[in-house]
Amino acid sequence: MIGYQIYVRSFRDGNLDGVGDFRGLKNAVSYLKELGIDFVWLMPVFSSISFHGYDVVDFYSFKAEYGSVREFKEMLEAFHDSGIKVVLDLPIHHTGFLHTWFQKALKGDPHYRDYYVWANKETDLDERREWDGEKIWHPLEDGRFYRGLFGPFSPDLNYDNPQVFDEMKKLVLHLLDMGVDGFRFDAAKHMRDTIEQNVRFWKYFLSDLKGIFLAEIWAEARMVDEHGRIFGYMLNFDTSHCIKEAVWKENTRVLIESIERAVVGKDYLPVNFTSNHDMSRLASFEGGFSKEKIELSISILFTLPGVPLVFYGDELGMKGVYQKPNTEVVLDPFPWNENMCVEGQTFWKWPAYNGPFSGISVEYQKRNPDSILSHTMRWMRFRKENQWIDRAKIEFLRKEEKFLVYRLYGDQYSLKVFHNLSGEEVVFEGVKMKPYKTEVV
Ligand SMILES: [Ca+2]
Repeated sequence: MIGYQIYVRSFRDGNLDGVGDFRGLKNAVSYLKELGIDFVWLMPVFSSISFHGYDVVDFYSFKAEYGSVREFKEMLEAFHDSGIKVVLDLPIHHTGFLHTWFQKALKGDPHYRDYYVWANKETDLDERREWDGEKIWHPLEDGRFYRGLFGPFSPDLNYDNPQVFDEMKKLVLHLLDMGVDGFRFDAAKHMRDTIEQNVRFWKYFLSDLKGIFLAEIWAEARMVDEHGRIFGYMLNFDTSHCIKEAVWKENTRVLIESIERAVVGKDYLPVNFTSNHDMSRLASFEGGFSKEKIELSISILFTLPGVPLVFYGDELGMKGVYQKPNTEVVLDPFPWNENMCVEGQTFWKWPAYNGPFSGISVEYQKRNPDSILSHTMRWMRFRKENQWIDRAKIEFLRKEEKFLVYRLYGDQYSLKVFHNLSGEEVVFEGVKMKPYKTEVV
């Protein structure tokens, strides 16, 4: 199974306004099918006032510029006709500030007041979030404080209130009923206070639901494992980072340790990825652009057990450096052709890193067998022909500083994978590994 993460606004336009939308996505199905994608993860598509959409104001309508419910359904159908599943990003840890529930709560409606989390006398109003020290409690003019772990525009929902739980369950059932194939649950580790409570929450929430459920649990191995059992798929931040770190530093150790920690012997499928919207792109990993290293990272991704997931444009080697607070900078329009003026091209912002005529477009790279896109497509084809690797076991045959050999095996199949992380040619067991190349025997 191969996944592909899409920021809809930047992907493909269907009505000549330069903003990506459902109609455009429908027209992009042939490209995704050619890549061999099995499921797409669409970043938030619900009504929201932000560019990223993680602060939803209405879960029952879509961003106006993305399209109508009818267009959404047509898009779903087009994906399904090509055998591609659609997974929606679902940020249900909080709502947007302008969601009617929060607006009613602000006006004193006791029913909706209890949908959110309010400070009481014992609350430490100076409480900070662990990862960057930002404040969690936000003041209102009337002296009350509400909790918003992800900032003042995103008030936290109160999952102590069974009505909130029921609302979200109802939403999920509604979307599945519409034909959606699964969800990527945003901020999934923050629903409850402790790991145990959180795991119990998800177990209860997902019980009797069928689909692809990806969880964003950006945490240490134990926390990931405990949630993995419930979700079945886990975004593997650990290995996804360590592939790049090992390749860029030309040292296999971090990668081997990460595979042992986050891939081997799991009772769920680790979802290994190139990069995502919360970090710099693969092609802009520390130390900057290196075609060989980008390609080697992609080769490693497609020769590991689990599910390979590509962030839109990483197959082209699109660049992008993540920076706060302008996090949209990393979400450049996907370049369909060199002049970026073709029908379907998005252009909602000037590309910060991947401008016209930079030799990066789909059209340009497809013509060149030595391009990053052609390289990625070869590995995607390999993976498509070897779907058993998703659940393969792995045995290390050689752990050298600069090269690595392992065996992937299942009940019926077995392959040897050789990764050369150095700029020198390496020969092992008669297999010649060119600099920064992967060989499969
Ligand atoms: Ca549009």
